[in-house]
Amino acid sequence: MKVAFIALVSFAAVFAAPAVPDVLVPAVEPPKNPAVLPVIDCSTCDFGPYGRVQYLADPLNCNCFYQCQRLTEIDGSFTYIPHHQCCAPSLFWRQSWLTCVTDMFKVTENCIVQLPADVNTPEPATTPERICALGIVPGKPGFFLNEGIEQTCGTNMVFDFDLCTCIPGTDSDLICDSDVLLYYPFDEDLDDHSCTRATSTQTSEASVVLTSDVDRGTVAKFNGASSLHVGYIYNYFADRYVKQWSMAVWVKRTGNTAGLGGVINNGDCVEAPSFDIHVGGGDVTSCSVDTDSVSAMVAIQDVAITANVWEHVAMVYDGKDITMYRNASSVAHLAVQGNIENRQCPMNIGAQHAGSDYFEGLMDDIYIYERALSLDEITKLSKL
Ligand SMILES: [Ca+2]
Repeated sequence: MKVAFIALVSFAAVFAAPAVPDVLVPAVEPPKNPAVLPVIDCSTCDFGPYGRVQYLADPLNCNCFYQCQRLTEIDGSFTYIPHHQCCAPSLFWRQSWLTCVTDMFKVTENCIVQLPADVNTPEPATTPERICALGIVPGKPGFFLNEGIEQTCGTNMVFDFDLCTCIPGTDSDLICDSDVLLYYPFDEDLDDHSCTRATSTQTSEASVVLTSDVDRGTVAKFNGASSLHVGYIYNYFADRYVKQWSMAVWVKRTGNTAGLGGVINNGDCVEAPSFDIHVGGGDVTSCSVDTDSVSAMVAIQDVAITANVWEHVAMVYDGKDITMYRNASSVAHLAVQGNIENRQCPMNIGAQHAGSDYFEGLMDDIYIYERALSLDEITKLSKL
């Protein structure tokens, strides 16, 4: 928050001026409407390669923050639009968590809690302004406009402008399993087919595609420069107490076997992910969780998987241990407790974070549960 800190210093300098003894002050009327101070600079945000929205604290008001919108111009340059917003009364913006928090969790070193009455500050908005950079396509409820390009929400989905996302259609005859949080069969598309119906977004021009595999039928192919992100997970753990988490996936690593390849995780937007499965150099595979009871990720590491072979990899966190399974055999477990940390980051599939550490190979049948799967259940998934 270097920028915010500098802005705060300059604000403090201006505000301190009236305290200077009168004899030293030139006889100049202070301006009636002082110029609005440049309190924030949205261009300093880390948007990553494709991000459109980031947030900055408001140094003049701990209750408020700026939603920074990044627009890509035709020539590839960026325009930044700050939208001033405020938390609900009695809540405070916490920049390190990118969310509004109660008094107990507030951090106010770099902002002002009680504003002097004569300081010209932005009025707290009573209703936060909702920014939706996507647009409606008239007459086509299952489509939306993304920077002028028509895109589909996917089967059984409609676009909701107020929520600014795709949601299940009300008249859908959708068949889904409400037990699983996210499920990617990779048979017809790259989307989640659980009742959640989370939308997958390509993170680069080198798209993830479906391909036919001799062993597993239709699967997802990641070419080492492509990944998916799932915005549904962006704020999933905020104000929730998630003590159980399970993930299972079929992976077949075909390239980049010396480097690290993200499989499923929710990092690295602000900090390291709080849940993660990745493959590493020398066939080193790892899974981990980060909870509010530990200060770093608790990771099972150095598990070997074989390249160019389908391997079933799963992790289960049950509130007491994290256990890793390879082909339905427990390979390691570590003690860890607590609630999974929130990360304000989408879920990445096929990259450690959008733009780097790509997975190269195939994936199939990703299952994610907000509960601990048993060995029997892992075994069943490994036979699908
Ligand atoms: Ca499949």
